[in-house]
Amino acid sequence: MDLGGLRVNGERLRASLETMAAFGATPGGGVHRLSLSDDDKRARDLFVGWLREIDLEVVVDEMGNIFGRRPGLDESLPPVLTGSHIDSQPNGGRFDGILGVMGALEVLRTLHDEGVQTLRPVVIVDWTNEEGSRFSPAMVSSGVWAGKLERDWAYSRTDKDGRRFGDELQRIGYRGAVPAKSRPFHAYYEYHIEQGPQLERLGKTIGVPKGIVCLHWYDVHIEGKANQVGPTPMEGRNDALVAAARMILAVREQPGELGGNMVATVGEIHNHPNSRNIIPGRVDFTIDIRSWDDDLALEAWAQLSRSFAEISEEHGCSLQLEEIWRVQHTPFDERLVARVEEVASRLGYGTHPMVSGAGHDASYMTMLGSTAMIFVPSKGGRSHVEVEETSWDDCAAGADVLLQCVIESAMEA
Ligand code: HGY
Ligand code: MN
Ligand code: MN
Repeated sequence: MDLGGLRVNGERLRASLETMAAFGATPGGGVHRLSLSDDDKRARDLFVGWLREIDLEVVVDEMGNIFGRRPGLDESLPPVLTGSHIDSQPNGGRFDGILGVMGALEVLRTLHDEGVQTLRPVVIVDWTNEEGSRFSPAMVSSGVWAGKLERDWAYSRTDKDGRRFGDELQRIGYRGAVPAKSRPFHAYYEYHIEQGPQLERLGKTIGVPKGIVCLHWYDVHIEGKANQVGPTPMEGRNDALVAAARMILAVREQPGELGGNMVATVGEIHNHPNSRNIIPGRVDFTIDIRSWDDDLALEAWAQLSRSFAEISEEHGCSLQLEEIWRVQHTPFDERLVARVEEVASRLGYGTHPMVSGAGHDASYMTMLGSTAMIFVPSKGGRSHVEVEETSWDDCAAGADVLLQCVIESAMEA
């Protein structure tokens, strides 16, 4: 059999993606499928059913990570892993994460249909809670599997309604008994949308990231003094929201001041008591800093911390800064990156070398073993929004590259 000539079934891939998009579908054409929600459960249940349809051995570990294993001729050899995540952002897109899981499923369906016997086992994975928007931080379950985060700490993380990660995992029936502990793997491929504008601008089909930037997450808590807006003079107010506003502008200005390829964002803010005729007494907001240069990101945080202390002092507010999560910048395996590039070129696709500005479970996987990613274009460079879109042709193209990379790695002694 000419394994190099094998291609996925693009229509079947599209059908899988469209079926999954129904779980948490939003009126604006996106998905709201938060980690460990009922919609996440329904998508997981269907996914497990699809794995069983092609005779994969299904295992769910204690972090709810779902693995589907296809045996190899030599079961003693470490497997080739491929996958991504099923959970979405609030009012997110129909491709982020799920394309990598459905793309991997399409690869396994193709191997199954064609009766391909690979030397190594091939394992598909859905990582729990990659997004980190309901339960922070992101990539928490691949982080536990990689031994970089503690399971019980992850279980203790709560959403804004105070629900615990561990309880929600139990509630949806995906708190498996198998320890979430890494096992050797030969190669890990993660197929994903680019979530940025480069590939579309350059007219390239396949992005070949050399790695992923560092991600640093912080929470900022400002305590001022709530009061009646009318009788309280402007002079001497302890307005937590005004202090927060000045801090948020500092976050916006910082990457320009420090240079480098850094980005810094305040994405979430809670104002208390949030009433139009009460001076805000407390504000909580988040900060996300990313860079290929970890030291630059750390310097940025040091400078912001100093500025925040000055600003809160000027407004007579108290300040509490919390470091929530840091994952270093992570280069991929150059040999595997070269394979993605070579396969994509062989299949006739234009390629572009890049760095991933988005975090992925591949950040942790590359700390353990040979890892690479495959990107396809995001229309308008948009992602984490309902209008997130990738053409069906590009979805199939990326899956074909994934298929060939998985086969090559799975045939390696
Ligand atoms: O934050 C990220 O880049 C990813 O979506 N978790
Ligand atoms: Mn993702
Ligand atoms: Mn995402």
